Amino acid sequence: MLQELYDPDRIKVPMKRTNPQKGRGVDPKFVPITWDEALDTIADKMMELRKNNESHKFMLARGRYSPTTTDIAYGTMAKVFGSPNNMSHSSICAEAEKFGPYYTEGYWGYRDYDLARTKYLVIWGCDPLSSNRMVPNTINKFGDILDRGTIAVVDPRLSAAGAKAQEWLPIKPGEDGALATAIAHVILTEGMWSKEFVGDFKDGKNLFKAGQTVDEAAFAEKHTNGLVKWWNLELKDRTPEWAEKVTLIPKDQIIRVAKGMGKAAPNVAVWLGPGPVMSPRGAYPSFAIHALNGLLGSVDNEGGTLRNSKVPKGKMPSFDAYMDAVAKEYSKKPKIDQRGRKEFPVIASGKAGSGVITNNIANAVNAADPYDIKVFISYWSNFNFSCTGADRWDKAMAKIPFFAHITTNPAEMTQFADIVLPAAHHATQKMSIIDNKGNLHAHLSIQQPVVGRLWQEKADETEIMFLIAERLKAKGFPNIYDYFTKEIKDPETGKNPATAEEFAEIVNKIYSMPAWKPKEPLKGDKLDGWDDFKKKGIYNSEPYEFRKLWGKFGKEVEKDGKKEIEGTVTKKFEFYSETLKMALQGHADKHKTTIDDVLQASGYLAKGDMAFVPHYEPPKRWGDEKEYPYTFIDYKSRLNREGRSQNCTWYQEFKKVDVGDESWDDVIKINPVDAKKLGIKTGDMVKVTSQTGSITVKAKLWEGVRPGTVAKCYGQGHWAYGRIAAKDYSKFLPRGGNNNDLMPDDYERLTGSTARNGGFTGVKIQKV
Ligand SMILES: Nc1nc2c(c(=O)[nH]1)N[C@H]1C(S)=C(S)[C@@H](COP(=O)(O)OP(=O)(O)OC[C@H]3O[C@@H](n4cnc5c(=O)[nH]c(N)nc54)[C@H](O)[C@@H]3O)O[C@H]1N2
Ligand SMILES: Nc1nc2c(c(=O)[nH]1)N[C@H]1C(S)=C(S)[C@@H](COP(=O)(O)OP(=O)(O)OC[C@H]3O[C@@H](n4cnc5c(=O)[nH]c(N)nc54)[C@H](O)[C@@H]3O)O[C@H]1N2
Ligand SMILES: [Mo]
Repeated sequence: MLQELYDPDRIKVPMKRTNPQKGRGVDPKFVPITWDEALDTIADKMMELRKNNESHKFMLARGRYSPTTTDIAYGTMAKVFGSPNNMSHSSICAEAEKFGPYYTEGYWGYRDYDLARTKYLVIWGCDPLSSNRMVPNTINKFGDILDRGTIAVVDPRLSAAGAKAQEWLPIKPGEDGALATAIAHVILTEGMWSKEFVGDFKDGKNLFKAGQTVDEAAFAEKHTNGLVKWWNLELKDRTPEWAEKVTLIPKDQIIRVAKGMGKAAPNVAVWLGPGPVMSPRGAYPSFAIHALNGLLGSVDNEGGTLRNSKVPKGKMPSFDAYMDAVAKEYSKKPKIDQRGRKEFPVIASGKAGSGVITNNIANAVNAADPYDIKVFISYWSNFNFSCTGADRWDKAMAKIPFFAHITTNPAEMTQFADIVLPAAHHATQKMSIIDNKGNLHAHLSIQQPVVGRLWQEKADETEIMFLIAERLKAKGFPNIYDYFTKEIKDPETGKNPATAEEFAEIVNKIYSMPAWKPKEPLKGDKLDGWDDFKKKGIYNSEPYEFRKLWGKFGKEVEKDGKKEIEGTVTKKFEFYSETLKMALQGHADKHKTTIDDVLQASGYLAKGDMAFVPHYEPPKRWGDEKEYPYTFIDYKSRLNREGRSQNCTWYQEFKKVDVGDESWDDVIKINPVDAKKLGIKTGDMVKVTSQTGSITVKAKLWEGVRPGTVAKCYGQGHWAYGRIAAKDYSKFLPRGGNNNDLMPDDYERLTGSTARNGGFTGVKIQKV
């Protein structure tokens, strides 16, 4: 944080581009300008769209964000202006992880884990000692779990957690569905499922025998739906012998881990990360892996996997009255990211077409399908670096006629900007409210500017939006500004904001007020007003209450006068997901086709009932094994703040803390067996080539990847950003290589997620 804040390469004043040519490696020839000129230029470009009846060609995209923005920048600006294109970065993050929890237990969100009580922790495709969420809490509890019970790590790469765990299962990338279904098979044939949660055979005799179907009527299910269907359709054949061949994990280890989990049930937590799911066929492994938590009765249970306690949050007042006829009409145009098309069901939280397909925006812009984008504002984002198939973003960003980037650093995306606006550093200079959870509590905390402004930077999501709105009003479009200054009121004094700074504080007050001035006394921390909240900095909820959801995984609610189901259709934990069936049927109906056809268009192989149970599908791979014999593994650095920390000297100096990595470098890890075949030694430069791109980096021989796979950390490879991140910024020379120049753009289409894991990228390696 300190090094990001005081980074000498920060953007200090607004700038404009003087070189009209745009492209990777093209010097934009930025020159400093005043805030006045910058805001005028942006407002003029936006007004042109309104005048030409094409306000939908305005796009506003957020990368990282704070919750405050959901209502202000992201929620308001585009809509009230008259565009459907408020775009989030969510689906380049970890959306596919939420698929399993949603279609089993009706929960679209990240889980919490009761680490203090768990006896068997399975870490599946993430490394919570170095990334993922709640890292300090995990580091704190990890040793106790090792003493008390067992930790098993499913990861094709020796992660920090893998290095310390009792069991490391170095799975062949993308074969996680096979392992999960085989574990379920063992748990059932061994009779180790949770009788309390799942139920039992009516006569008490276990009829789950490999290869044999079971009569559904013989089993009395309790809080789950469709166990026997799942067994008959899929699990009966998923023996550990079969899985050994597919996953390359020894049969004995599969059985040992499955039995260990069964014995510790229900105090088992299966911690599902992006590894098995952020891949073209990732939805079903997400489903299969989370279903294990149901089988073992660890859902919503002590030592198991949890949701979060609630923190109360405030809502911004409605802006409906400020939507003029143009805004009403044009904000209903199809969104630029092509969501909802047959091949992009994106059934986030059960509704077709409800999630963003961030990385597909580049394809849509390049094809001008459904239309072209003419004015683009984005903050805290760097899609030319953070998205796979990064070169498509280079083309798209060169094509968009006007782009304003709100950023702390001259990032890759900034190189395509017409106007650059200096952003206040999020964690240290900007006020925002953060809600999060961990360790059985949810919390609402306040990020307060601990350092004043150093140059001319301003807060992206609040102050800058206010200033743009003000400028639009001066040019004849007052609606956003009027909404900001008439409807937004200080919840304590009732005063409307007169300046951007006042506005920033007031929206944060509105958002957090239910925590510091609740209508009814809260069960968690007691706070006494805004000043008390600012002084203490945090509201903590009461601790999580277990087993409140059992029997209630779904309920009927009324929304806009219509009856809807919130959660699962059967109100149970679904192994056979009626909820998924309904969502897919909704999408199929929209396209007047069948569910089978929708799944095929989305790249899945399942037909008929198989679509509604967790099942194995072989992973999709780019590049045949002959030409591209190695499978590429991507993962995060423990020093990454996503793509933002690489211009810090401490990042580079301490890079070696990533297992297998080297300081000031970016090495690709190759198993010595493979290296010998290739005639490669540690320190050799190698060209790594996929079907769509290539990077040249240093090789390192390392036994932490199995033969046939190679691994490289994500983070390095900046060709811009600053003098440390890039090897030579003046020549746009990267330090190392960006994994996103190697990986093709592909999608998990039921969630819109960008694939980066699951071994979907085949590569070849040549010494240079
Ligand atoms: N290969 C590969 N790709 C990945 C990942 C991976 O593991 N591997 N991880 C993915 C994930 S999980 C995510 S969430 C995305 C993140 O990707 P993005 O949402 O694009 O976010 P960042 O990479 O963090 O880039 C944010 C940019 O905002 C600017 N910036 C930095 N600090 C600030 C600030 O304080 N305020 C403002 N306004 N701007 C700032 C800088 O230009 C920076 O480049 O990347 C994804 N991409
Ligand atoms: N230090 C640090 N922490 C972070 C972030 C950061 O940038 N740095 N970013 C935050 C963000 S935005 C997010 S979304 C989270 C996500 O962060 P994590 O949950 O930690 O996930 P990733 O590193 O994206 O997931 C990749 C993991 O899956 C493994 N993997 C790859 N392919 C496969 C496979 O086929 N099967 C299996 N089983 N595993 C596979 C990789 O080796 C790696 O361990 O982390 C957050 N925490
Ligand atoms: Mo993320």
